[in-house]
Amino acid sequence: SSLPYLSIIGGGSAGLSVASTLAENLGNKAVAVVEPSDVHYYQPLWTFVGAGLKTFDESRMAMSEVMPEKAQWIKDSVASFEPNKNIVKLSNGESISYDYLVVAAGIQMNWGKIKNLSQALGKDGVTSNYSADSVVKTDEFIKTFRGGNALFTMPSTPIKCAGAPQKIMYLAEEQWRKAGIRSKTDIKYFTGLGKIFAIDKYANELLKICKARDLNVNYFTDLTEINPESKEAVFNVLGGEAKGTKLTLPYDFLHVTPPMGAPDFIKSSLLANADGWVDVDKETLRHNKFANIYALGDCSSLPTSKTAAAITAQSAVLKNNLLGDIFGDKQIAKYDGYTSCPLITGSDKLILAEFSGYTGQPQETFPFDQSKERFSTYLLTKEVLPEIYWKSMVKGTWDGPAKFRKLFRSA
Ligand code: FAD
Ligand code: UQ1
Repeated sequence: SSLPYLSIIGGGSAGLSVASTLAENLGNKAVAVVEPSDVHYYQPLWTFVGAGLKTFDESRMAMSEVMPEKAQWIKDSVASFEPNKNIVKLSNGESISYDYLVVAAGIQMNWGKIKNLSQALGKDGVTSNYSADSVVKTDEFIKTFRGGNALFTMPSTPIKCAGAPQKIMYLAEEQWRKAGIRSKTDIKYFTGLGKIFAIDKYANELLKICKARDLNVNYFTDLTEINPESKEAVFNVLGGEAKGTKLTLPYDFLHVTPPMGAPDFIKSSLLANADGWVDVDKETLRHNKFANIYALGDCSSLPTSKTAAAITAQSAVLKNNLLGDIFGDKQIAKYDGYTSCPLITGSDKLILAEFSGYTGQPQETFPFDQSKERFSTYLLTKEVLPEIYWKSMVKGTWDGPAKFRKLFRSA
């Protein structure tokens, strides 16, 4: 046929949100998805899994079940890009050529940047919701904790779901309170950044909660090392009066959010900007140098908070603009930086942050103040969003809540 070939790199939340629609428009087997993993994860559920509110199984699906039928699944990883030749090289040494390319390979966890973390993870109270291998350990270690020092960390690098490092603290604190060991427990939160959350409207409410629940918040303190033998965590102090010093603290429970960054194979390619992300226009999602390349999701340079919720808005824009390039419709769509973070603060309440990372302004869907803790938004996140994800988002039919927001605003 005369229709072009399109390759999508990554079959995660971002890749699958565009794959079906593109495969339907380009016809049988004109679209390839390069994805090495047998399993697709709905990672937003991992906060619930870590707190024992959902099972790990509910967060996973065989890749073969979510891969669109009309797309060709290439079960390998991309090793390098040759954008001047319209070729990607696979790990098995083969090359595939494309007319159009969509890069959706996610963000890389840099576990190795914290000394001893790889060996310590999943043992003796050290855990992380950021890995499929350790998320169930979080639940186990919360339930077997008998009091002492509990530490929760957030790095100074960009991460996916910037609220997740603290969500699990609220859920752990609630469980320890209910278990009657709260008075024997000291809970501390360490962030490498200077704020608990980027948007003040939500940060203010979160700080009130931390104060009321005796959760000690520390800024500009970045975890660098774990000593599993002595059960100590070592932090670099990045700001304030103690700037430049180290802080060593004993722990009995330690939830780590690892430093993250652009995937190495992207960083070392011609596709990358100075920070290693795929260098795309923040409105059109098209590559700034290579006109036949697009990117979305966590691996992209889009200057907003990296979430699945953000992808719901990005995917519609990308599909519109890429199909416009191919079929000649020049009605350009623009991404406005929409993102969201459902901040679970207990097993029956949640603050639903929704905002534009471009303007820093809230962009709430519902006609009530979403910065207040609510049961309704908790239920939405726990029961409704997973349904929307599996039934609609991975099939390319969920464009996010923008149309509901407009409906409620005009009512
Ligand atoms: P991913 O979904 O991670 O997919 C990337 C895919 O690329 C993977 O399948 C991977 O195998 C593949 N890949 C990697 N390297 C290569 C390669 N070299 N070649 C080919 N393929 C490759 N978001 C929310 O909206 N709300 C939440 O409440 C929320 N909570 C979260 C809680 C936790 C604990 C975590 C970990 C994440 C959370 N997120 C949340 C973030 C959300 O999961 C991510 O933003 C989203 O999955 C990003 O989608 P993606 O496709 O860019 O990356
Ligand atoms: C969303 O659409 C989505 O994808 C299914 C998420 O991923 C987990 C989210 O976290 C959020 C908040 C949304 C936004 C949807 C509504 C109805 C506010």
